[in-house]
Amino acid sequence: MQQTHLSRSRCAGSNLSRVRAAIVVAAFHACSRRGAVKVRANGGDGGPGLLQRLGRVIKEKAAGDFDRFFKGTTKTRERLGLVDELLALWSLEDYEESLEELEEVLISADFGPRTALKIVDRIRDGVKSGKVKSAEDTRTALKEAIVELLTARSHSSELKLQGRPAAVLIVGVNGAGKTTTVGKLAYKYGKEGAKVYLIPGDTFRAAASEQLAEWGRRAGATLGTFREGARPQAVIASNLDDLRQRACKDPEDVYDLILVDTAGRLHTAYKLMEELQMCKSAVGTALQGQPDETLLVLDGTTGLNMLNQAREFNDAVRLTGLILTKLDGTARGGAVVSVVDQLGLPVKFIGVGETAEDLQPFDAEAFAEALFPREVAMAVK
Ligand SMILES: Nc1nc2c(ncn2[C@@H]2O[C@H](COP(=O)(O)OP(=O)(O)OP(=O)(O)O)[C@@H](O)[C@H]2O)c(=O)[nH]1
Ligand SMILES: [Mg+2]
Repeated sequence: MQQTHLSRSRCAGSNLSRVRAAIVVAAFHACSRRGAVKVRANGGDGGPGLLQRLGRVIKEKAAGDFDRFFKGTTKTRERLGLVDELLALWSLEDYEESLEELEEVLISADFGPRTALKIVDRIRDGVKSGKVKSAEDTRTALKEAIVELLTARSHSSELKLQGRPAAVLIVGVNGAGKTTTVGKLAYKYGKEGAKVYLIPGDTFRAAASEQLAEWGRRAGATLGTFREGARPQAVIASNLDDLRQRACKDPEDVYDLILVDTAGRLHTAYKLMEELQMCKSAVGTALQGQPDETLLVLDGTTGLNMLNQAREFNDAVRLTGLILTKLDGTARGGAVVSVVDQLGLPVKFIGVGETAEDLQPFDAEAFAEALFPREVAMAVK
């Protein structure tokens, strides 16, 4: 099905050229498959491919980073400080009143009305069933509700990288942290032995490619060809075409992971969102069924506007996950819960600083813990 679409788009002419295009595509995938077998053989265990194993390795918990992340959610915690006051006054007789106030506090901490209502409804169910009796039970139920919402559609923060090469498209509004995240991902996967290729899909400014080149150097990744002012979809297509040709000449010359950076764009700018769709199609045309992941980078300090961004990007390019950046800053944690709950998209990674090491897998429990730390809970008890 995809091959037919691909053939058609490549050769708007004769049947003969259509057949030729199909042969080229088949050759590319045959080359890639040969490469994939080699990586598995290198692994020596006959188990899953390199990238799947890497996904698991990368899921390790970076305990040291938790402190910075914890600091980053201060702003949300400050607003949620009211929860402590509420819980200090908690009494089972007036629980309805307390829950109403709790709902208001959650809304003021960026959870959004729908998500706040959901959380409070769950606690109310707990009270009615007799599970929630004390202030401490309420706090536990609150955290559990948040973790449940964050993991309802996906418990895994692993990237699902099936192809070889696997491709990840990074999208988002201006300044969200896309290029930095591409660099951090390249560094992370490169460190684990993956061969990484970066496509400079932000063709608006030469500086964008220079920034990516610098990240490429740090991460030991290869930077693809950049053409300032060119249409990004064309740059993506020509880079992937180069890779295909190289793989056909030398089956060893196959990358494990291709990271595609894109220009920042306003989620409300129709033309730019259309361009992004074409970028995604360019990847899908060259690598059947890909990108493996289309990730939206969200600035964690944005607040509820995050939800509008995520909605528009999801409508345009069907996202597979989120990456939250700047959680070392003054992050607005509540909004994250709202986005995950309402769009059903998992958070894959969080950015906790500006260096290559400052990317960690998202951990819903750690996130809830950072919002409602245990030490405060002890004080309320
Ligand atoms: N503190 C902190 N700063 C970050 C993080 N991620 C990115 N930044 C900073 O945010 C700024 C913007 O990052 P970029 O990666 O250039 O953002 P971008 O989305 O590529 O920007 P455009 O391409 O212009 O749309 C830079 O100063 C980064 O160093 C993070 O997790 N924490
Ligand atoms: Mg950028």
